Amino acid sequence: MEGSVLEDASPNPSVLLALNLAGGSSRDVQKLLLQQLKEEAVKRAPKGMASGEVALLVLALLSSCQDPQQVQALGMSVDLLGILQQATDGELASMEVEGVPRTTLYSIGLDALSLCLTGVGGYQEASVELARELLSPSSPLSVDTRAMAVLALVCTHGRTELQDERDLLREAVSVVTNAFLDEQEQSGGLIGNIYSMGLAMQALQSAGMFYAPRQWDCSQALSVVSKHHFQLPTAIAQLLPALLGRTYLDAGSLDCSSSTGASRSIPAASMGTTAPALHPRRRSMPASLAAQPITVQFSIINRLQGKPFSFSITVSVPDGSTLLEVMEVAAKENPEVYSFQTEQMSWGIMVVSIHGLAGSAEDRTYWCFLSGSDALQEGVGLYKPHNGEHIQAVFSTY
Ligand code: B12
Repeated sequence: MEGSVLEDASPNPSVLLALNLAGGSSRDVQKLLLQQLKEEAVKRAPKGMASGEVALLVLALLSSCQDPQQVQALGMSVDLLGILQQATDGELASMEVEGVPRTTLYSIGLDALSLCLTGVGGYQEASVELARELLSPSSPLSVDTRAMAVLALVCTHGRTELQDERDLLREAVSVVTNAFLDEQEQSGGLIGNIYSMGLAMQALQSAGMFYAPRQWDCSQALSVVSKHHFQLPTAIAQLLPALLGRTYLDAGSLDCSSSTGASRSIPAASMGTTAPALHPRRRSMPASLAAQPITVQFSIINRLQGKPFSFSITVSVPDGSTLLEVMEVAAKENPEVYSFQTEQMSWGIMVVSIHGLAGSAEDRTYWCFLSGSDALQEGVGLYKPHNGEHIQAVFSTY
């Protein structure tokens, strides 16, 4: 994670949050990242950021012992909490009118958690809405979304005295965490997929009293994640707090007495087991030097918007190539059909448009990647297709 903090890289609030929660990392790295995030906040937040983005910034600042109501950088100042409250109101209004949030329920979870930790208003309504969705979702909710909602609901439960509200929150958290425990038991440790484990573990860690007297076998979950080679800083950032027995709920209660900001001294809650070391970065051989060629079939399909289309191509790439490399070969062989555009995001490279058709937050559309009928669990920059695999990019809604 520290290696991802660079002068010219776009700053990642999840990384600062995790470094602060973990403690013991380089002060210079944290200082640089904090400064970059403050600059991002004063530049972008007043012009309109997605609510979840503002919420993540708030969590990162809180964990750095900064006041999110007065973020100062580049001679400017911004009240991130005011902006977050407005953005959250917008999400809830959209839920009421359209039946879906302006962005995602995951973001509403982040919003409610951040507002709750700072103790300003607006989180109760959001938490109640989330609880209702958790109890009767209009469509199945991902583990990540449910886990983030649990963190928010646990925080809100601790702050509200209204009995009806407490009962609703308790029931929702209990249903979700029991479902996580069932899933872990049935699948040998996994809850969702390997990339949802960090948030699922944080949720289970924070919500023990909601599934008591049932116990969580956290060593089973730990053994699953410790076998995986995590490469992405954002994936590590969601997991690391859980490995140290902490959660995003701790972001608001770090010891701010030291002059550098967040304390390194909060004791990690004991998980009854030693946190496993993450594997050192493996050196991968350049695919072009090492590998035999493989063939991959790649299809692009749109039945959703404008003129429908469906195209297929089989390309040859060196074994070990990423899906991005497969798409680049396809685009080189037939640019008219397979040209695409990407954006660098916190989770790596996201494909934002193929064949001139772009996903849109307004229409809630995106390019979804499938192998056979299974959605890929990694982005195109990470996923490595195998010989003979058929990858489909299908224009979809979320
Ligand atoms: C909401 C969400 C989406 C939404 C985002 C819509 C929106 N406008 O908000 C949609 C449905 C578009 C989406 C798509 C995909 N997603 Co997604 N997504 C999430 C989720 C639940 C929350 C992300 C978020 O809002 N964060 C909060 C905001 C404030 O932070 P942010 O950094 O600005 O978030 C942006 C990026 O994360 C980006 N994004 C979302 N998913 C992905 C995936 C990849 C690979 C990339 C590069 C970017 C990206 O969209 C967010 C909003 O702009 C996370 C879960 C998690 N644990 O983080 C999974 C998650 C990030 N997604 C994941 C995956 C696999 C995908 C897909 C590849 C699925 C697929 N089979 O097609 C596609 C991307 C395909 C492509 N075109 O390149 C994985 C990534 C794992 C990994 N190792 O890379 C996660 C961790 C879920 C999981 N546990 O499997 N996703």
